[in-house]
Amino acid sequence: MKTLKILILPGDHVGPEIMAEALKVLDVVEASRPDIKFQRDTDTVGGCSIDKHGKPITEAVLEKAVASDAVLFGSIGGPEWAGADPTPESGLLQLRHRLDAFANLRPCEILIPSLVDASPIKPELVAGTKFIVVRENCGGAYFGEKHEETDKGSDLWIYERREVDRLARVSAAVARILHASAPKGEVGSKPVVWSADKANVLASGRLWRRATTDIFEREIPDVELRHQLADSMAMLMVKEPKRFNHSAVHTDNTFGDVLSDISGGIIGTLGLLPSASLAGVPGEGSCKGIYEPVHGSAPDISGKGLANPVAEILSLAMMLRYSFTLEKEAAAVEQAVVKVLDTKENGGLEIRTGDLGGKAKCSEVGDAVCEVLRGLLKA
Ligand code: NAD
Ligand code: IPM
Ligand code: K
Ligand code: MN
Repeated sequence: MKTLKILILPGDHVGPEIMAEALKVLDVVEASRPDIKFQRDTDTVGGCSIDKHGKPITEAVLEKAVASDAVLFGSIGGPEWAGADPTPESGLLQLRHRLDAFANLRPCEILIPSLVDASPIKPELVAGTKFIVVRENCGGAYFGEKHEETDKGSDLWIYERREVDRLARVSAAVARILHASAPKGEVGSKPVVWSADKANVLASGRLWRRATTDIFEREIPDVELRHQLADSMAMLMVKEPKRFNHSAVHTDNTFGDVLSDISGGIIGTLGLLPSASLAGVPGEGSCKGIYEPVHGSAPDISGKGLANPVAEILSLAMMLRYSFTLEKEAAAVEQAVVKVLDTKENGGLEIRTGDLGGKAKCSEVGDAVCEVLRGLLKA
């Protein structure tokens, strides 16, 4: 029997609601694999940890995270902790830093043709969109030295070459995976990485561009590198999302935060977007990671069963894939989600939450995914 240790951190507001659904899905996976035990430990982070312990994450939780094979995370924050010092959000940043989970993979994908209706972009422009933002997760303005006074605030936006280098290896690996699975007619002969920076303004941006260019020349000749300024990248993503299809968007912490929420805008909801924050290179064996939706704690809809659990469930699938190398199970979870969301005329169940124009409750989506998944894993 193989035991895999998972630290479960549901967090605040919709965090516990969507986590409950993901854990049902985990139960189904476990029931299908008598040789595997998911050993779960649940704890607090964010606002609920401030309430309980006076800080957004305790040393004990950080140590548990280090001792786990993976962390499944919900979302944190909310208006009741406005002005808290430290903030609930800083608990998540400490966690990313402690695990050195430097590579944040945030896929942007129209999962099925019938979901183009959720996007505000014209169907012919958005149908078939698929790229992955690879966001640097442990450096930049988020972690540089801070100064805060009543009338002044500063964040040191600093990168070192080694931080850009290690992310570039991940971006290249992601680009190779996307290229290999893309329809032949939709890609050129080489995988593509788009690097987004502000080399025209920021010294850290010029370092980013130099380091990225150098390591691709030196180590990654099989992948094509394209540079784009981050502001125009944001515009192009909305205007012409498929320009980036089947490629990895290699970018820094702050730009990656914004570009991945733009991904939510392209799709039409944040409720579908998962993420993996990895401490290693995907495809090179299992690595530790933090798995969480791109979205936040959605206080505007919490407590009503309205949240879409799909982003959390797809984050769980990423955990199965990258931390546990359970590719078959990961793919089955994704397939079950597609079946639940898809229209009846396409053979789906069309069970969707309000953000996708449906009427289903959070738990109804979770239950439906479990039911379909049971069938898929039995087959
Ligand atoms: P948000 O991502 O929580 O919500 C933005 C919008 O998307 C809201 O209208 C919300 O209702 C909707 N939405 C989000 N998740 C959804 C889901 N699963 N289903 C349906 N609709 C969904 O962003 P915000 O409102 O700017 O931030 C709220 C709090 O969350 C803040 O405290 C912020 O700091 C925090 N936050 C936390 C994380 C995290 O835990 N990783 C990420 C982003 C924001
Ligand atoms: C995200 C969030 C976090 C970030 C916050 C809550 C610290 O917005 O995961 O995208 O800025 O990274
Ligand atoms: K989250
Ligand atoms: Mn964000």
